[in-house]
Amino acid sequence: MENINEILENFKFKGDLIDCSVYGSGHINVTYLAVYNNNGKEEKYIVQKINPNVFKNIEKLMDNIFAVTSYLREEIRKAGGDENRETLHFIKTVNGDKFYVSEDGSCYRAYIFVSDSVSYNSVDNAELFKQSGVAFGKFQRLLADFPADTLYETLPEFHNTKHRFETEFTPAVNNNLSGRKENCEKEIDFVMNRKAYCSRLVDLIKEGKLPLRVTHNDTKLNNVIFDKESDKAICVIDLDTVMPGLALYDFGDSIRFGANTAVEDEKDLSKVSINLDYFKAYADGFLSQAGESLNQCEIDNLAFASLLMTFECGMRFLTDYLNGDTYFKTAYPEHNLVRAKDQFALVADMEKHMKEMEQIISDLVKQ
Ligand code: ADP
Ligand code: GN1
Ligand code: MG
Repeated sequence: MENINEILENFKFKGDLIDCSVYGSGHINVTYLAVYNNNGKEEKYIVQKINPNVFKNIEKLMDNIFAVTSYLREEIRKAGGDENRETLHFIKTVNGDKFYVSEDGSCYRAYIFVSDSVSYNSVDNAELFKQSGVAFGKFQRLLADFPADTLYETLPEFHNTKHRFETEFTPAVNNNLSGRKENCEKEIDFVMNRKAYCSRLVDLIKEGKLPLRVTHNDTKLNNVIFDKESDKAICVIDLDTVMPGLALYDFGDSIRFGANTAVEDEKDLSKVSINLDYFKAYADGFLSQAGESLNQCEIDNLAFASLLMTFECGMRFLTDYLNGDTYFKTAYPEHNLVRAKDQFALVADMEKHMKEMEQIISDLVKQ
């Protein structure tokens, strides 16, 4: 474990350090909250150790984030918003770099902690979830004219479900590196029986029916921060995966996480189902911002994309379980399998309710 206090000295923070502790519940990076006393005023910063197994070119990753946040600041300012609060604000290192490389080669970055903010791992009212739909829809809208070809593709084929099935899931099953295959035969069959899902959106891209846009690609609820008092969404965070992608990925991934009646790693599968009121609320919020730019094929696939993103995520958890937990952070040995089972239970429930989900979208679009 690194000495985090030594790491903090390399950033341009204001005041004297009071406390620094691990924060949040992301599955990829290690996040710290650092609190400083600046002449009696409390200043808070988020410091993250960037996961080197996931992100291979941190220089380019950080260039992406700087480009996107600078662009967003300008757009927010033009629209009369508060650019200091509505987008992430990075703090450079004392040497003026975008991130700090420690002696052992680990990379750290820092942002201003958005004050009086909170993030959620589950939804307890439809309005909150609608707010996150507004935030991600607005994010997509604000970036509509961002020059997508200047973005480095941080994680190529990130939501190419077919590619993940062929190059990650299938080898993981065949290689069985963890020796856990016999524990998850049922889940492997669940994926195999639904192989046809994997190519549906990829084929529509090839046919020219679905346009690539600048999207977030990791739109889970805890990647939005809310105002502690009003519960209004303030800002979209976790910009590591901002890349050209489909509007459908952003929509679907939010539904996967937030419209589940249980958390992502619920062991009691009887609690897992699709909350159609939450589905409707998110769709309402998202479409209010991004809806006008969507084509008919995108609209027609919003419900299916929710199922597909859930299926893909379950397949990724199962792949990681078979590989011996090398990608996602886990809290206990069976964690990835528990997550995969949860995602597949949600897929099964969405299959039952697909017609209703499609109807909700078409009713909203008609309004
Ligand atoms: P990961 O890639 O591991 O998911 P995130 O960037 O999402 O990392 O950060 C993890 C958590 O830290 C978030 O869910 C949120 O609760 C909190 N967080 C991150 N950045 C900020 C920020 N600038 N202000 C307030 N909270 C933040
Ligand atoms: C990871 O970083 P975090 O926790 O927001 C993952 C997402 C998954 C999600 C599942 C870069 O998101 O793709 O959907 O876990 N991020 C990356 O909870 O792989
Ligand atoms: Mg996150």
